[in-house]
Amino acid sequence: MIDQRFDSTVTTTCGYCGVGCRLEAHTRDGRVVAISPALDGPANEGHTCLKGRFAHQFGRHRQRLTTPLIREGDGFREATWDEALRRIVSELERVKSAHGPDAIAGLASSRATNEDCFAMQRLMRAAIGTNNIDNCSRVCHSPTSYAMRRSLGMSGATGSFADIDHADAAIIIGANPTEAHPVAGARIKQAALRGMKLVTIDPRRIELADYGVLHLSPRAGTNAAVMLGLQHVVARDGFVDHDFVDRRTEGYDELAELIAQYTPDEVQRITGVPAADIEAAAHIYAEAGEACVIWGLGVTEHKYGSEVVRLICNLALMTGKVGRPGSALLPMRGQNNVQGSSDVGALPDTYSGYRRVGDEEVARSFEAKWGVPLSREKGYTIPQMLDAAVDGQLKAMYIFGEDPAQTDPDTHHVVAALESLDFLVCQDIFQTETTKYADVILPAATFLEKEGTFINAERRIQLVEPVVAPPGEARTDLEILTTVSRALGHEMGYTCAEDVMDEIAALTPDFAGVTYERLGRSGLQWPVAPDGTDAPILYEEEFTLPGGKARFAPLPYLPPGSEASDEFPLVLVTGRRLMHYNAGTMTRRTANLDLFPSDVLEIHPDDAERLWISDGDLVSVRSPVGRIEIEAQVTDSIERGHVFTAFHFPEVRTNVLIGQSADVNTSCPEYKVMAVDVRPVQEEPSRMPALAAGD
Ligand SMILES: Nc1nc2c(c(=O)[nH]1)N[C@H]1C(S)=C(S)[C@@H](COP(=O)(O)OP(=O)(O)OC[C@H]3O[C@@H](n4cnc5c(=O)[nH]c(N)nc54)[C@H](O)[C@@H]3O)O[C@H]1N2
Ligand SMILES: Nc1nc2c(c(=O)[nH]1)N[C@H]1C(S)=C(S)[C@@H](COP(=O)(O)OP(=O)(O)OC[C@H]3O[C@@H](n4cnc5c(=O)[nH]c(N)nc54)[C@H](O)[C@@H]3O)O[C@H]1N2
Ligand code: SF4
Ligand SMILES: [Mo]
Repeated sequence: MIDQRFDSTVTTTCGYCGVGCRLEAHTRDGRVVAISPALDGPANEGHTCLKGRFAHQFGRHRQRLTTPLIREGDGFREATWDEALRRIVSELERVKSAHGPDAIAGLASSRATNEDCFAMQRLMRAAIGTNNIDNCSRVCHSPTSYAMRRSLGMSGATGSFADIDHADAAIIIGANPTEAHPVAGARIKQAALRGMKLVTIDPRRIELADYGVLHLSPRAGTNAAVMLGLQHVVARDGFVDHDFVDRRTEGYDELAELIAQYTPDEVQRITGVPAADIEAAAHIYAEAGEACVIWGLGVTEHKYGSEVVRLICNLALMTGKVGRPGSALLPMRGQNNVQGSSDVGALPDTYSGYRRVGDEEVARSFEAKWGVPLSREKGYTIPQMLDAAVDGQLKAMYIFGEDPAQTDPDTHHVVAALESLDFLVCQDIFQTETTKYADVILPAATFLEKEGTFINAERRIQLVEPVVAPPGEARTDLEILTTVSRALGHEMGYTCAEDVMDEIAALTPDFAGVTYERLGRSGLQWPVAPDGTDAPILYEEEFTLPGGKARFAPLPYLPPGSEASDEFPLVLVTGRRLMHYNAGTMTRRTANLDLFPSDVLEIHPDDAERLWISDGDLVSVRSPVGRIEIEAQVTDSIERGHVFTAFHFPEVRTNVLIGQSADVNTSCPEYKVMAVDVRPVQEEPSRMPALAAGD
């Protein structure tokens, strides 16, 4: 149907979050003028949130990068593409010949397409010769990937969002879907209104708690004890599915021994959650015919994040609630393509499909395709890159679509690392906190200006189509990466994004049957067999570990890396706001800024009163590594002893406060617990008259 108001309408996939809503983007005079939901989008079924639908004005913001920039003195000057490329090639070649290829590292963008990320890892591995490549999954759901691979076999949700519609109960732990994955959040609300029994577990009373039958509010960093307590009750009260455990799993006996000590009373002591609530939650989950567990960063961004994901897998395995409609393990993967950037191999230790760089057969298949020798050594993870830069081992970085100076932990350390580099290239759509340290900045196209694919939180590979042309001299990420590679002497030979997907399919068994034609309007959920059959539900018959059996993980509760003390008596939890997105480069350049113009620190009324803080006061927040100032918001939706803010505003610089403690297995930062001291800012006597004496 032709709509007279628009020149064209293109169906594409939202570039914000991992729900992966399918959108209809309408243009007039070469501009996006409106976006509406695609009615047949499998993840959104005709819905979107206010980011996907309205937050597109950033695309034509006057601050868009429209030409390459080269550092000159304290600022930047405009340059031609030729000049920028010559500079990149001469600097990278100089570093490589003086210090070897491993003195160079790259970051791939989980905001960009699979094709872009595949080209980025090829650029690092084949054109430069190093496995120093990582992506934002490191600071997000790398613990999920690590744990699910070890417990079940594959790095992805075991089911789909549709499972929510078939579940009799669901546990949401450490995720806030109505803000972070709003369309999935709405689906959960509707299921709860229809009678799905919802249990929320979060130190904040998230919106979905109002739709649930039970809310548990554990101290931040104590999820392991909560999960072990649930398993204790399941075993104690006879809810173990012994048939499933015997046929399809290994290692239950050891787990049974461990969970015996996590009585509800013991768990209450560790977490603060009433013993009766632990018992009730276990019963709700175990007694349901079908039940899902949904989790987010409140699980992963902790010192033992990966271990808690393994404990979540235990709970599903011991009750046999996996591999059927309505019984799914659903990690709410964050960025639009954070699932895909890892799936296609933008990681320091694995090629596409999570196959190890040290695997001889796999490495040879890539060598045969690319015609160059490839390193068998693991590269640096993001934190290792930053440490190596400070130590002087790492000399150059190519940062594509990531803003570590704002979003990585311990901002002072990140800045020291970026300042230590001899050479930094940034490829982005805007100048960011990170581009301040660049030597060359390359202007890229947004998701509305290019073609390719994203993979959502349910492993669904979906097409992205160009809606409008990039502004000025901005180019698509794929065009930039292939051009840089060519200039470095490695011709990738792709003429379009589809060529890249064909190569991914040829080299990766999980993508064997993927073609753009088959993806069509609804996408496909990997693994995709050579005949194009996809997999909405994993592990229906067997797990993909050797022997076909899943593995229990007998892991105890251990305390978080940061705990409240006399000097730092409150625990800072960080997370997200509905209106803004991560570094905020895009949403802060849309009307969403009017809806949420600056950030606040949420604090419980009892803590606020004790500290002489009133709603709206400016407060100082100090951690062992840094200090910021921010306005306080007094609210009883947060558990006592905790304060909360987000990290979307460079003016606030939340991550100045975060230390370097990280997940023990994946080095995902412990963003979710940081002991801090909060007090009113003294310099503002007019706003807080009674404070000085009390402080
Ligand atoms: N609007 C918006 N949407 C987004 C994003 C955004 O920036 N803005 N970012 C995207 C990205 S990259 C991601 S990864 C996802 C993240 O999506 P989520 O994981 O849902 O988001 P967060 O708000 O970071 O954290 C979720 C919850 O964990 C809780 N939490 C913290 N510590 C603990 C704990 O120890 N135990 C428990 N049980 N809960 C805890 C917090 O209180 C918070 O409510 O969102 C994506 N979607
Ligand atoms: N305190 C605290 N910090 C956190 C978190 C937390 O919960 N608490 N969460 C962490 C998590 S889960 C994540 S994922 C990270 C996110 O951190 P980042 O990945 O740094 O943030 P994003 O805003 O998603 O995007 C990064 C950059 O990509 C650019 N970009 C967007 N689209 C494109 C494109 O098509 N091409 C190119 N070349 N560039 C593009 C944006 O302008 C932006 O500068 O933050 C982490 N930081
Ligand atoms: S829910 Fe996520 S994918 Fe859907 S429109 Fe909103 S930001 Fe985009
Ligand atoms: Mo994320």
